[in-house]
Amino acid sequence: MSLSSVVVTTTPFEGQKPGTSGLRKKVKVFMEKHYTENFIQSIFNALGDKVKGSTLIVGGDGRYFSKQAINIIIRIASANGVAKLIIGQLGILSTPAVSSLIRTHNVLGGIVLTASHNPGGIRNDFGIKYNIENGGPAPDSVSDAIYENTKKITEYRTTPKLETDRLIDIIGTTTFNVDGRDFVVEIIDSAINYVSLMKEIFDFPKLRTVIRGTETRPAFNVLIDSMNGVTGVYVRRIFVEELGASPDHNVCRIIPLDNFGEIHPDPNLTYAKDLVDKVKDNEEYDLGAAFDGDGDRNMIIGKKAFFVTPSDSLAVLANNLQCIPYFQKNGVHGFARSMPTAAAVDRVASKLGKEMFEVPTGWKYFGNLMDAGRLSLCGEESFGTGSDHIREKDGIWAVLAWLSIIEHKNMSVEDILKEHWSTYGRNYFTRYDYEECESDAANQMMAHLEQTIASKDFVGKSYTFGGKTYTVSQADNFSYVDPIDNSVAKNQGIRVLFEDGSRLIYRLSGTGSSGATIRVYIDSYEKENVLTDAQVVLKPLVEIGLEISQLKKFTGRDAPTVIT
Ligand code: G16
Repeated sequence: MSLSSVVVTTTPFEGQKPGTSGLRKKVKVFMEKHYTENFIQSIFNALGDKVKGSTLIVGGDGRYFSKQAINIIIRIASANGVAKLIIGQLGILSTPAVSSLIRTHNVLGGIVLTASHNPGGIRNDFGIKYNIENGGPAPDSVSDAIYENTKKITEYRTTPKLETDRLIDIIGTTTFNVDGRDFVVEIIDSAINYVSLMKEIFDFPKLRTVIRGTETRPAFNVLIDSMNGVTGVYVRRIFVEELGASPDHNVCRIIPLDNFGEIHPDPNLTYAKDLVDKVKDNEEYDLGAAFDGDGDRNMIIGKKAFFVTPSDSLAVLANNLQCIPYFQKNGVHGFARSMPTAAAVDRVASKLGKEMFEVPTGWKYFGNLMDAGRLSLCGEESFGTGSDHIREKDGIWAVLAWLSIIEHKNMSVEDILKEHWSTYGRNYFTRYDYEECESDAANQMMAHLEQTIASKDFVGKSYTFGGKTYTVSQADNFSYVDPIDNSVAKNQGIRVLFEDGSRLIYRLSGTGSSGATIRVYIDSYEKENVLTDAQVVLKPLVEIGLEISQLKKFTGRDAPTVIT
């Protein structure tokens, strides 16, 4: 049967500006009449003629409202001349899996339905993100074009009679005829493409010996926590079916739930406390790992919950990439980290003679460098680690990389870290998050900081707390010029740098859905004193950071919501 598209009149919604990674709002906002339709049509409008005859990948972490959003996307795509949608079964695709599929199928891009680590369910968050043809998040230029379109949209095209009921439930291909053209919807297994990519990158038989043990080497006991997010699908295939992990003892929360079981699917010490407690209480576990809702973030802990900061994780991986087949084959080019990430990896880059890049917060800033062949491994303090195998950070990849190093070195997580610090010294790092502050108060605090760092006697000023004195050597609002296309990203966070190399950084998060989240990053390097508790070492700098920002005065907050 031939179907006809129709034009629906609409008016713009305020605030459809993509944040650090896509548009994230409460589910009830996306449910408003025309809200989701407007945003999807604005993506197509921003893409222009490229949409006609194109193929797109669609999927996400399966959170509440995903299925409704996918049905909207199918109908609007069909009416805008898209030739084909490749969709994960039941709408399930992790963010790294979308990136991989875009690259494997060489298609125009993908639409990822996730609010990442933000809670899900009818009362919580939903999100829509557009990824470009290299598989990575849209750069600012594309996000800005989408936003401009949301501000002036007057109509969207859709095919109301296209039957989407249960379409995404079963693997297979359906061809519709819309406005005289073929429109194909292919529903695929959510994991096959990603699993085969991981098998190309890593030596699975070797990793299996780590998990199962051998006659000469005991099994390395892992506990992998999917936090009820999308990675459950991939963890079952990879860790249980391929690598022989026990479904009862080595993995947990691996069934994706549309509300994540009412937890906050964010792999850090606060929100992944269940995992931390299990590994702490049960000494048989050698490694614990957790992922966020859409599978791009990871947290690694060792025996007795020994915490590996994401900045250290990146540095350790950088130092040991040669044991991973992918890097043996492709070589190791440069390294990169986001600006607030501690500079542990910089020391590895300098020792190995590799290029090192410091970019603003947001995985999208790594894409150009990877496409240009100048970047192999990168990471962020926000629990993101990844390589140029795709253009998103990749939680499962990070754990497989860690297991490869463990196989190679035959050492515990803690000993690997201690060995690393004894070679390179240690970047002590912590981040204080103040979630859901009043937006006005947060903005006033940032304005106060701008003023403070601009005052002429700020550089050279000394601050003392607990017997430690830090003298300001430089202060600015970070801006970045992309070395590949010369695009400029300004106002990416206030940096206060001290004479001994310590840093205080202040940013407002770009991933929340309501109010403002203030992030304060505290970073200090020690060459010799590498085994002290991080919170003890950083306490004076934390207090100085609070004093400079007057955070308590502006926000009324006595304590952070999350410390990592
Ligand atoms: C996103 C971005 C990351 C960024 C993180 C935190 O992660 O992809 O690159 O580091 O947000 O951003 P912010 O500090 O602005 O909240 P995800 O996992 O939420 O997609």
